[in-house]
Amino acid sequence: MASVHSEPLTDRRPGAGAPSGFTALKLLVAGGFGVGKTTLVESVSEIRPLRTEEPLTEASRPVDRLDGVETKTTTTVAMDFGRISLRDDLALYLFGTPGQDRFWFVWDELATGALGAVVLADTRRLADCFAAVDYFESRGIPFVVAVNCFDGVRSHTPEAVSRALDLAPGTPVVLCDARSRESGKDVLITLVEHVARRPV
Ligand SMILES: Nc1nc2c(ncn2[C@@H]2O[C@H](COP(=O)(O)OP(=O)(O)OP(=O)(O)O)[C@@H](O)[C@H]2O)c(=O)[nH]1
Ligand SMILES: [Mg+2]
Repeated sequence: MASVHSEPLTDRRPGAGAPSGFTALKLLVAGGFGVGKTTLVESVSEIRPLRTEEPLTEASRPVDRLDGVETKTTTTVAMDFGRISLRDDLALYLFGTPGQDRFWFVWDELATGALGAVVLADTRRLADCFAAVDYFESRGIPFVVAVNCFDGVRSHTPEAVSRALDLAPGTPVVLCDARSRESGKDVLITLVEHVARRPV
């Protein structure tokens, strides 16, 4: 894998210093409401992830469309945070965004210093990830689109998703299962490789 240039994040625990040559990358996991962002961060994280879930209420019913995720009872109101080591000298710090439009203001905070993003998509509600795609394209933040195959349904090929989202050539599209650690890890490796290929 080509080397990735980044500002190393220093371990700020008392007495702890970042080993030389150690790199930590800040990455976002973004996408529309209920596509599985919190699930992905949780399944790949090797630390107990930070979650900021609040219950979905009757009052939010007209606003929060639960089509396809009828069993969903909570929503992320600030962020998810998790960490995964890909190698001894490379760790990923994952920040999951809230999915609802009313929490958009949090995205700018979370995106500061991010080197790349996963845009999670649900092909049953593909249009819900347009906003995330636009967000990262307009800020020049490299991203991959990961299609979360709910119930194992591979209803669209990566090529069809790429065309439907009108992605720039070279933007990777992968199919995944957000509940699977291996699948989530593959998505993250695809993103790190995509970031590493970008000219510095
Ligand atoms: N069947 C199936 N269910 C999934 C999958 N991924 C997530 N879910 C379920 O879908 C629902 C939504 O998952 P979350 O991870 O909370 O989604 P989110 O994108 O973080 O949601 P918000 O933060 O509210 O935008 C939950 O009930 C999950 O258990 C999947 O791959 N397959
Ligand atoms: Mg969430």
